[in-house]
Amino acid sequence: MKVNDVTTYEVEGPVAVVTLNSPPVNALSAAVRQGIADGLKMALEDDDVRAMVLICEGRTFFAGADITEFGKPTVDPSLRDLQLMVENAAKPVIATIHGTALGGGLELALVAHYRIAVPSAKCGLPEVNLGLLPGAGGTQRLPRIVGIPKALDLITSGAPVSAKAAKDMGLVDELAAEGHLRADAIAFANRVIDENRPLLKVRDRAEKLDEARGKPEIFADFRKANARRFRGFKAPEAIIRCIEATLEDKSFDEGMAFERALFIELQADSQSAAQRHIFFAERQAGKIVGIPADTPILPIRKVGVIGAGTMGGGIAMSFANAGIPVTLVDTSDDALSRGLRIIRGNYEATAKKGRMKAEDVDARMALLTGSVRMEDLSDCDLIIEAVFEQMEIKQEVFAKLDRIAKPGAILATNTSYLDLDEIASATSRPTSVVGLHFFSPAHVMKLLEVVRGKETRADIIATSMKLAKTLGKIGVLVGNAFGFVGNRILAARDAQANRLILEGATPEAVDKVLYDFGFPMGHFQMRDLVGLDVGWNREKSSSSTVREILNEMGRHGQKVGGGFYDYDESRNRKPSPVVQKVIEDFAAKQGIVRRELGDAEIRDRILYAMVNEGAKLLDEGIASRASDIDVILITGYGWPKYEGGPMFWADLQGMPQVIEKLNSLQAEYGDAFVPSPLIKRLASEGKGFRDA
Ligand code: T1G
Repeated sequence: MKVNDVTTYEVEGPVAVVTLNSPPVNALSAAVRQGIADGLKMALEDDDVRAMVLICEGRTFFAGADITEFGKPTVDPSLRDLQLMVENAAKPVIATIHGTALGGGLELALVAHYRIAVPSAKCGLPEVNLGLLPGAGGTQRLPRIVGIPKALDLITSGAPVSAKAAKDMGLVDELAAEGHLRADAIAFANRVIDENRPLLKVRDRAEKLDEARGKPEIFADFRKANARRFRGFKAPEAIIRCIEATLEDKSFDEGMAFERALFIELQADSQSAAQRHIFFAERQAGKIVGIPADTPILPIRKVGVIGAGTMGGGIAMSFANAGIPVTLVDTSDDALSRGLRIIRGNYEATAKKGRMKAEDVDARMALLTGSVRMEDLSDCDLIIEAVFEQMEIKQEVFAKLDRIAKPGAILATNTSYLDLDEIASATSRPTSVVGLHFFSPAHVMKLLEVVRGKETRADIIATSMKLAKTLGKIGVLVGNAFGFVGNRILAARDAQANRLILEGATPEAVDKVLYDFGFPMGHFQMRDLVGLDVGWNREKSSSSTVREILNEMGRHGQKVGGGFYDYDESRNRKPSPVVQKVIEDFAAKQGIVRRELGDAEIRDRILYAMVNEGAKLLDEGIASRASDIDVILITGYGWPKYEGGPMFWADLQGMPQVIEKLNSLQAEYGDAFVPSPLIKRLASEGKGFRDA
């Protein structure tokens, strides 16, 4: 029978089955919570019922609290109230898991008396990814089942575990047969009844906690080992403190109150708002403005990659990792065998770290075929070039591809800056040409900028965006303009950083400001890592910038032991007096009078220049959403996730402050800070980028 719009109630013998169906992920919305409460009440009041199975239809068990309800008044029953009803039920409740039991979903399962799952199910507490902690007892119950060390790992990483692993650690009591979850859950419930099994409450268990008593080093060592990973984030430390509380002289309920207090603090913090913003922004980015959702997706069964260098090799690995065969082409056997050797080395290193099985290395390599003939790409559904970043070379490759590739093949360029339409003009099929801008290392970095040319067909755009998901990446559709979105904003940062060191800041001062803001490394450290000679032309170099001078001195970056910094053999960097002199001499030649620059000025000039450039990209239609820019800067450029991306960060400052800052910076430092028309409009309308 129907309990409410999302809940049904059935009885099979002595077992009540309460089924929830609230697409897309059975998030624990008010209706879902009410349905479970009503279903439980019916089971408890039905004398013929002796146990209750709680199960979901659709793709998954409860995937957590309903994030869209955050910030709104809680509608009863709250999740915690519902948990108390389940935990104190006079009849056994069996949580029945498929898909993903995540966050509040798993926390609800933890107050059930037993848990059964299909082998393909996963369980996790991913709240940390939203800048939160499990706010419904996860930090108090999970340690009581799996022990402190495992709980610290699982909750601060947010990583899900398989049903098998969950069973091994006691998180799940039974494994059902795949596809037989409901039947097996009812059979299990009957066994619980027949064996008169107790009403187990996780809150009453202490044996796992006892293993950690008197060992404060567990927490000290954990904090130390993860300091780098947690740097700047508030949620991980709050989680650790909640787990520590399970060993303190607190009752379970006092522990729950402690957890609640910290949860409320985190939920109100801008870090969580930023990470929830990104959660939805990543999903929004996959929805393509102006292209129907039912646009056909072309099959990608075989891929060709041209160029076996760093980028080409990484791109080939991305496809092999997704099980898609790749033919990797380079001009010489030497270049090809070197490229394949590096790929194998990468896989072996991953296997050595235990992140893939040793036998999978050969399986992945078997998907990669090397060739020195582009003609061998004639049967590929998609061909991606990753050759030298020079227009003439790219056009030559595309002209040849045009003759070789089968009709309907997608022709993609991995160019970072060059004009996609100009590349496409070298072919007779510009509608089949698209930009797939991978980020180095391509087999690791999640971001994929999908660049649409003026003639790129809709189905090729839709296929490219779907391909990003297939590769486990986040695809963001961008327009064709210099640097597309990410590199264009990086160029704005570059311009300010280079100007700042001429005016008196040192490279390390600029880098420290960015590192302290939350970037994984500073601007000049990043430049040295990538290589100062990327895009540098030796023949044309004329000492016109500090970077050209450093290249002319052979200071190409970390790889040669010196760039903006000096590096020792372990690649530890230190400021370079030689570079400092180059900077000062160059500034003198430019007639720049150097002065003391404070951190605030460094930060404002860099961050507001990036925000302004982002707004210009929106004005020009190169980026279609402000949130797309945030996804790109966080996923591809290390903008700290807890600051939400440049456009979210600007909204946090408030548009009036943004325009005031830009106007004052413009007065001092010129055109880079002329507020974009969009910023002027939003400021005048009292709006933010969230409304753009
Ligand atoms: N609430 C609301 N909507 C959600 C949601 C959620 N928890 N999870 C997903 N969606 C939407 C998502 O926005 C998208 O919408 C659609 O579902 C499909 O998602 C008290 C406080 C479950 C692994 O963090 O990890 O519990 O774009 O594209 O790739 O302690 O969604 O279609 O309109 O991601 O198959 C904790 C978050 C919440 C889990 C499925 N739970 N979700 O992945 O689909 S906080 C989470 C996911 C909490 C408690 C605390 C994934 C997924 P639309 P999708 P997918």
